[in-house]
Amino acid sequence: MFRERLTEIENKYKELIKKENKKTLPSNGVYERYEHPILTTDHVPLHWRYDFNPETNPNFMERIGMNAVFNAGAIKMNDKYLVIARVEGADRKSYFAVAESENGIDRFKFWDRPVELPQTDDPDINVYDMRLTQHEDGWIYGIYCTERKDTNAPKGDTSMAVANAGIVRTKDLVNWERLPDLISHSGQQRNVVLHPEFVNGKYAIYTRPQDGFIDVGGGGGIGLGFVDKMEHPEVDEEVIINEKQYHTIYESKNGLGPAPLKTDEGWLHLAHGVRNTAAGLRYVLYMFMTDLHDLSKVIYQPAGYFMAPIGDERVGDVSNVLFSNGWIMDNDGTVYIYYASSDTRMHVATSSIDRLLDYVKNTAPDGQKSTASVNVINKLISKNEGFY
Ligand code: M1P
Repeated sequence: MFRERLTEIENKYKELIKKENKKTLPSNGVYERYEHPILTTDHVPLHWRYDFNPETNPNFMERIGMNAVFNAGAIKMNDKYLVIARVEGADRKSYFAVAESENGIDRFKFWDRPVELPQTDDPDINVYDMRLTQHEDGWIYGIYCTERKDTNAPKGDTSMAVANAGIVRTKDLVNWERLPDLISHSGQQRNVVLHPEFVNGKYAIYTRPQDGFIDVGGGGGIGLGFVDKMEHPEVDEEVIINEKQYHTIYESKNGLGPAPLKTDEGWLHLAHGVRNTAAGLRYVLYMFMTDLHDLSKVIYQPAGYFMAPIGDERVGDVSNVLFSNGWIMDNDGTVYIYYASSDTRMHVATSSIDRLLDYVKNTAPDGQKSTASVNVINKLISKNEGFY
């Protein structure tokens, strides 16, 4: 029993992590999706899940169940494409684990062990959604959500929680130094991201203040604040640079994805927007660009979403969700967008910086009314006359 099961499971695992990924074509021309997810629970190494000793596990049973692999930060290091995924066990706890690939689109393999995150005096109960930023100060920072029980919750309420930004830094994604959690004065925080460059000698931080754990309430929007030093990460003031807005795909809330990419024409941002529907919250990805010198000034923002869940992506632990907190821009201009679907699995989409610039510059902004959308279509139809 032990030997048969082990062989069968090992063979399946080996096959999975060598599987090639192909583009699904034709695409919309803006980006290409791929046939297979890049990481799922089946990619989690067998020695994290199974006891390999025939004496203590004669039936070769899985001892530690895995629930999901999603919301990964990303970075290119030593010519390898690395993602730091949120791995969630059957026990609902999530933690971080690094997986690497030679080409950024397939054969992702987890490193030997998950990340052992150093703790502060107030231990994290749950951690997730790390954004990696290679900062010009020489450190790679990881900012993620640290969740703890709300000590002010009424008796009997066992689900109220408080979200804040935990901060670590590293040079190699192996040894991590924990810094104090973000100190802000605007409520809870999630989707906090460090900008890669200093601004007037300060660290610039994108925030997402929120009144409650799920609902942003009167808070919300993507904020920008400044921190003097990361060893005392206090943001005095946050200016909202990208607000939630009525009748848009970010009507209920929004949050920044990965750290922005620097282009000749501005900082390119990927974010998620959330709206409520009869079937629950719907999360999609959108883009905007800010001025190279004034990070608070949005210079382009196409209407609507850049990517929304399709096909199998629509279903999972939290259905109808796309979420991204990692992307990599290569020297040749290729952009690898790592995104998760329905809080369950990780995918990649590829584009190029030229195509993404074309997208943000040449897609009409939200006209705020149906008639404005019709006008945009009619303009294109007229422009096309004689060409088709
Ligand atoms: O379940 C969807 C997402 O919900 C949260 O994102 P936000 O704070 O923007 O609502 C996060 O818990 C995220 O991990 C999750 O994917």
